[in-house]
Amino acid sequence: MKIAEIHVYSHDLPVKNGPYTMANAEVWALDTTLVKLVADNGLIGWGETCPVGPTYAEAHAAGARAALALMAEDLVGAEVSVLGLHRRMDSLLNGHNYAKAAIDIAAHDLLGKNFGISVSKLMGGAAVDKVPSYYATGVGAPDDIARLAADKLAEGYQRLQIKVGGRPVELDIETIRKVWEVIRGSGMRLAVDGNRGWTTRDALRVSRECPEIPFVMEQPCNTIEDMQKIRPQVSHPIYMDENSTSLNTVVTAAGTGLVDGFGMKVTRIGGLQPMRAFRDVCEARNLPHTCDDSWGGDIIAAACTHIGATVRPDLLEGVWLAAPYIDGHYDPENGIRIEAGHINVPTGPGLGVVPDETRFGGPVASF
Ligand code: 0XW
Ligand code: MG
Repeated sequence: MKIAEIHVYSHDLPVKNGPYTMANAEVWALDTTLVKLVADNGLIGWGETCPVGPTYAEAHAAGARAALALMAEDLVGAEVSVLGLHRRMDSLLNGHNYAKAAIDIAAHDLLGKNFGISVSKLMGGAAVDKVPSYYATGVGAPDDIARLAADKLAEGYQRLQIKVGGRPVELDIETIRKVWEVIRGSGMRLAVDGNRGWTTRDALRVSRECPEIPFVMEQPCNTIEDMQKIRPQVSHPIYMDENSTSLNTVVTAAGTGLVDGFGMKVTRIGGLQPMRAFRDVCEARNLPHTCDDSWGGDIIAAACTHIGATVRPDLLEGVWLAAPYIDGHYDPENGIRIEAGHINVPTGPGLGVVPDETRFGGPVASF
């Protein structure tokens, strides 16, 4: 099976009850990029990549489309083999994993459809038929976030991620304490995500002032060097998110014991193929991790859910989706939904999601 056509679409995803706030970003609407691969046997595969604004990661929406345009001509005619496609893309463009991921996801969708199996089966097999999600708050007033924590606990979420950073650290500490008062004893797990927004001074202070609260400190500071600096001094487990930009970085972080787990994004690492290797490295080192993306609609959501379903269940911290912040679905019937804090793993061939492409308008580029 070979790639016959590549079509690229741009689609707006307004943030429901926006904005969504993080230490270094406030987003009202996200510009997502969809890729449709048409194979020479007529099958269609969909991919998607949607950076959550230009300041979250080293990625932006127009960058994804520019990178895809640069590679696409040379991918038409290529065999749909994910490894082969990655090697070909790497020979055409250095880096830009988040753009390559859209091709990688579409290729997995195509292969699954071609073999008549789901993407999770293609990636080793789902261990469960439903994966846990987790809820991520924005940066907000301590009492508001504590109220949200109570709501999400009641909805059935087993894990909460609260956002901190970009404001006086005293407010972050107050938020952590108030949330803990609400969820303590419930079994709900807590991650405190700095999104690179704390100085090492702030991270050390939070850990020292909340020694009795068992939260995971996610991407507290900006760099790997910051993480190395605080690592021996904090008592809380540290997860790497934004800094895990490639399989190479992840292997070093896991292998040197720099972190206790990861908040992982499928597109940041380059798609489902590198994500499988990441999953296996984490399993070998007993490191828990999430399977998320930074934003996106049903295609990204399906990709995250499929890989999440293949993770050893005790290591899966959850699959985060942007679905609660988005109105409607690309696939009105099989769109990926969170119910009682969990997501059913799609059972159809490929990603198991068939987008209504009239929603996307005409392609912005075709090859
Ligand atoms: C909570 N997320 C998965 C969604 C936002 O894009 C940020 C991200 C994270 O964990 O940093
Ligand atoms: Mg994070």
